[in-house]
This record gives sequence, structure tokens and C-alpha cells, in this order.
Amino acid sequence: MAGSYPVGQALYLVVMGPAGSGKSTLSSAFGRWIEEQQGFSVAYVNLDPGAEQTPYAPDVDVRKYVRVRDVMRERGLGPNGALIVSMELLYRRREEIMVEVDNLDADFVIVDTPGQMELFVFHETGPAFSREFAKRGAACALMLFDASLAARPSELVTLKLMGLVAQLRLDLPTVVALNKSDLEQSRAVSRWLEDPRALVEDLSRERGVVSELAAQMAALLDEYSVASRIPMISALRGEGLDELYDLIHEVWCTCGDLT
Ligand SMILES: Nc1nc2c(ncn2[C@@H]2O[C@H](COP(=O)(O)OP(=O)(O)OP(=O)(O)O)[C@@H](O)[C@H]2O)c(=O)[nH]1
Ligand SMILES: [Mg+2]
Repeated sequence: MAGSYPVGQALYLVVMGPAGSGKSTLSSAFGRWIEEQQGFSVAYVNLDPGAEQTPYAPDVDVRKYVRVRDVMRERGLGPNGALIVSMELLYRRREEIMVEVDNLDADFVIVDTPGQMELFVFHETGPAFSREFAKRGAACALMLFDASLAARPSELVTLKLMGLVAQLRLDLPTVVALNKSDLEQSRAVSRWLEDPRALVEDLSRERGVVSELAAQMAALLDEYSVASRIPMISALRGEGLDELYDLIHEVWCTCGDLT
């Protein structure tokens, strides 16, 4: 796959996911992997105003404009209230932030987002930034989950569904990936990822309305998701990144103008 990029435009990857799923660790590990294995330049954008530290050196950092800690202190708010206000402030300052993004000179731009994923996805800030990235080049989103969240087959379906919800909100092709494959509790899901028929069979053994709904959802999701494959990765060990890269490349080629 090496040599397919660059194509004269930057490629934006927006990394989303629940708190602690490994977004920042992956942003750093994947960026390094792309530079070392594919030979392309990578820039990092930190869109998380609540980050205490990041495992990469951000080239654009929204904490220059807004910090959740400062908003808490100045307005006497708790962490969630302060994050909502921070999102609002980021929204208002997005033009200045995008000027900084425009000054980046990189083949790939990896965008790390806040842990409170629902705020990023459902507040207007997430879709607004996504639109800005999509205007500038090929953009796609990566929805990262801790693989231990998919211990039961119906749980895997709900994670895929969340990926689709994010895709609808952000209007970006969205790839779902499961992280922390190195942990023992992440193992159960591998079987369903490797063999979709096993997922359908195991779903039928799960009891209750949820599993019936999940079985119907599974078929629908395969139809509407841009990528039905879900890579298992370990951001910590740098495993599965080649599969993730190939999948993202496919999505860019299918949805963008890359050929
Ligand atoms: N075992 C294991 N731990 C991981 C992996 N990736 C990340 N972690 C750990 O998970 C924790 C959270 O990682 P972060 O990268 O900060 O996750 P995040 O999604 O950016 O977190 P927030 O920004 O706070 O929402 C850290 O302790 C990481 O070391 C992985 O592949 N395997
Ligand atoms: Mg983070």
C-alpha cells in the first residue's frame, strides 16, 4: 500500500471514542507507524480541551484557546458543565483554529478528540470541525472502543450502531476499531469479528428482546456502514495498525476522489 499517498491533498483522520478507549495512545502510535512504515509526514491536532497531557507533540492544540480546568475555576463549574462551555468556546473560535490547521504541512493530519464522545458528536462543535476537515481534503472518522465492551454478541452490535450514529452526525465515513487486543478480557470478540456467521449464531442464543433487535440491526448495519470489517488493535503494542491503515485507505478510496 506504500506509495499510494500523498495525492496532493491532506488526509484527515478524526479519532473518536469513549473516555479511556485509547484515542490519544492510538493517535500517537498510528502517527508514528505511518511515518515509519509508510514514509509519509504526519501532523497532530489536539481537539481535547480537557487533556492533561498527550503522548504526541500536538502541532495544533486547542488548549491554547480553551482549557476545561480554567473554565471550571473561572466559572465555578464541575467537569461536565465546564466541558459543555468549553465546546461552545471551541465552536466560536473554530476559524482561528482552522487557520492553524491550514498552515500545517503534512500528508496526514490525525485529530484527537475529547473523551466525552457524546459531547463531541452531539454538540454542534464536532460536526462543525468535521465539515471543515472535509472541505480541505479527504476526511474520515475512526470510532475506537475498548474491546472488553463487546463481551456479548449484542454488545458488539451496539458498538457498530454507535459508529453509524457518529457517521450520521459528523457526516464523515466512519471506521469502527476495537482497542486493547492485548488484554485477556478482549479475546471473546475475536471470534465474531473473524466469522460473521458465528456472530449471527451466537446472537440467536442470547436471550431477550435486545438480542432479537441486535440480530436485525446487524444486517442493517452491514448495509449502511462504510466498512463492515472491524480491526482489533493494540495501540499500546502497535499491533493491528497495518489492518487499520488498509481499511482507512479503502474508505478514503471509496468515499473520496482517491483512486
Ligand atoms: N492494555 C492496553 N492499554 C491501553 C491501550 N491503549 C491505551 N491503553 C491505556 O488506556 C488508558 C487510556 O488511554 P488514552 O490514550 O489516554 O485514552 P483516551 O481515549 O485518549 O482517554 P481520554 O482522552 O481521557 O478519553 C491509558 O492507561 C493507556 O495506557 C492498549 O492497546 N492496550
Ligand atoms: Mg485522550
